[in-house]
Amino acid sequence: MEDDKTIFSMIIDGEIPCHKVYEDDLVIAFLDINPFSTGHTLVVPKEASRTLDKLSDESSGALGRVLPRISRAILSATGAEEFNIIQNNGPNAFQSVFHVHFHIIPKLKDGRGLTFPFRSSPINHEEAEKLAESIRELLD
Ligand code: DGP
Repeated sequence: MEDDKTIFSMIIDGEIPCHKVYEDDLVIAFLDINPFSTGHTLVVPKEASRTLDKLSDESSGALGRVLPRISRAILSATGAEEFNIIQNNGPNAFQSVFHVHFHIIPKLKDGRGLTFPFRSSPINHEEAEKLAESIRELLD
């Protein structure tokens, strides 16, 4: 039986809004609603695969091609020089949305970013739209 549609499939289908920073035929990227730091972005294949090991080679290749490029634009937009990429598979491995995604998390000079234990705070939508636009413009 098919899984229920995830929140990310709804974003991909345009049913709920997001602060989009990138889209092509196979991949979408948008700001995380609960960021660890400004610029925290989710890079998501359009293919509705639950975990990375189930993802097709075509979607995997498409993700690999854009991750460095999107990371560069996020670094330029936020002024960060360091960042983490994390990718969770399964509820015991901290996955909460069951549609494959990569987190790009800038490590800001003020220390915000990925910390242990994990700490995030809700997004500011007004600032987020300006930031998403700036990342879109900085994509080379
Ligand atoms: P994970 O724990 O790896 O499954 O991360 C899921 C991330 O998805 C989490 O950081 C919050 C984010 N998220 C959940 N719902 C939404 C949403 O509706 N919009 C956006 N932009 N992000 C979401």
